Amino acid sequence: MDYQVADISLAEFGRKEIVIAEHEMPGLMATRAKYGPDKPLKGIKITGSLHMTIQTAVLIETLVELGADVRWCSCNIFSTQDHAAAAIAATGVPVFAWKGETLDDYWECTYRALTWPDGSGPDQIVDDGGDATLMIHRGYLAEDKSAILDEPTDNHELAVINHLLKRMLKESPGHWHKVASKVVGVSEETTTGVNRLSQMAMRGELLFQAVNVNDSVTKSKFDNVYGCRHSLPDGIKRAMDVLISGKTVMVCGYGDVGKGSAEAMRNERAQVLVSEIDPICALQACMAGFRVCTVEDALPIADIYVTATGNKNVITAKHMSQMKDQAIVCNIGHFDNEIEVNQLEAMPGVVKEEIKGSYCPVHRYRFPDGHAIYLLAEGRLVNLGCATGHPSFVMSNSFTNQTLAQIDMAANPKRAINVYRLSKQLDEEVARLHLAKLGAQLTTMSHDQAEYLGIDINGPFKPEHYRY
Ligand code: NAD
Ligand code: 9W4
Repeated sequence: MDYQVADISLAEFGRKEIVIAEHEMPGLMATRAKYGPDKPLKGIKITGSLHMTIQTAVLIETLVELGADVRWCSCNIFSTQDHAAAAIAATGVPVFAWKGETLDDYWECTYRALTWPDGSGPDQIVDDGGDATLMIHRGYLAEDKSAILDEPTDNHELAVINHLLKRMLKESPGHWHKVASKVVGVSEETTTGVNRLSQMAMRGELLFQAVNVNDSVTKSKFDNVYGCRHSLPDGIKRAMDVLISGKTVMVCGYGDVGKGSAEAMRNERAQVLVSEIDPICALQACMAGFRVCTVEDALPIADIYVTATGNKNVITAKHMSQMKDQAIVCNIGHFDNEIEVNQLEAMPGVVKEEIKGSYCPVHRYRFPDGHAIYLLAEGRLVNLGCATGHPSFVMSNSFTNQTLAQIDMAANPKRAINVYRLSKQLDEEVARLHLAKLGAQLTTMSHDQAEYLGIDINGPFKPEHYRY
């Protein structure tokens, strides 16, 4: 059986949710309508390593409709929606993903998604975080210098990868050189993955071209600003069912995620405070009408705290010991260290109680003086831990970038090895593909106006580094 999912009988439920998501993913559906008949990915073997969710299912079926031969795994051991995985496996697309994989399972799934029944590898990769790319590169390196697999490491995950690659080296020597020589390129979804690729390119180790989808305007604005504007209140409400209106909310960090978060809280009619270390972002917060102050200033008045900085130890255990009784603390920024959870748990006299389990984690911490705080999602991303992340329309923007990147790579297989941004024309194309669903009517610029502005009438309409 060329798939491994938790429960294939969930396929029917998965399909019902996929049909709903399709309606909210107009970029992907418009891409199918526009490019589908030409089959620009015909016969191209694509491995995907990206959260196996309902929205990803719509991406997979778009790639298939464009002609691709797809295999898929998740890029996170917890993020698979089992009904989505089942629905895709039921269509005959090999999927290797289930919620709650072990790390051993996870890397085995990545290997299986990278390996077709005849032993060959993919032509193109859709990656999120860079694990599929890493497996090929580390396997390739180990075939030249097997000693790297024996280097001592206290990183459990690296030990797992090394173990699998050692087995491969024995069973199928030269496998990864063969695979790497055929890969045309990878399109990468996230900052972490793009950073990994840039480092490999700088060291001269990158084996194929890479397209950075993360920095398209239509990806980053949706992922950071509009997505969090939707899913922060969603997470807080599912966790606490609390009226946000009238409360005082402190948002730490006023970058893109902080801007979306602060706006969402204001839209709920909360009084919003913002903390910042950067004077420009602080000034932007003032101009948007938020009070800028420190976490210490907020302690006597704030009811809800949200971290959105990408930094560590932003809300400390000491802060939490001084908050108002029943204050709610959550994080929507960096994975798990913006809030000092370990230090909170180690504080003498603090008693932790589980309010809701792993489906929507909420814990109460009671301090020796009698006051308590609620911590959502154990300090991890509240919109993913307590809600279902971004809505489909947001993911449609990311995934339309992914699809156009795959088409672009297929059309330019011989580009020099480097990390490329998706062109501004394609970024604009992603926006265009979403406009009809929103009932927007774009204004057509006249030749005279284009000449006046000194730009090409067919776009791009803004210079490369224009800040939106
Ligand atoms: P950003 O760099 O634009 O914004 C972060 C802001 O925090 C900056 O303006 C910075 O000056 C400020 N900051 C840093 N340290 C601070 C401190 N100690 N106190 C107050 N402010 C501080 O980044 P971003 O795009 O807004 O992303 C922030 C984080 O959110 C990243 O870790 C990113 O990976 C994550 N993210 C989460 C989601 C999600 O769905 N939960 C989505 C996108 C990004
Ligand atoms: N999800 C996730 C879900 C549960 C979970 C250790 C036990 C990210 C982006 C998209 O990361 C994602 N549980 C965890 S970590 C974790 C992560 N733990 C930690 O203790 C519980 C994730 C992209 N996306 C959307 O946002 C909407 N559709 C998408 O495809 C999905 C999931």
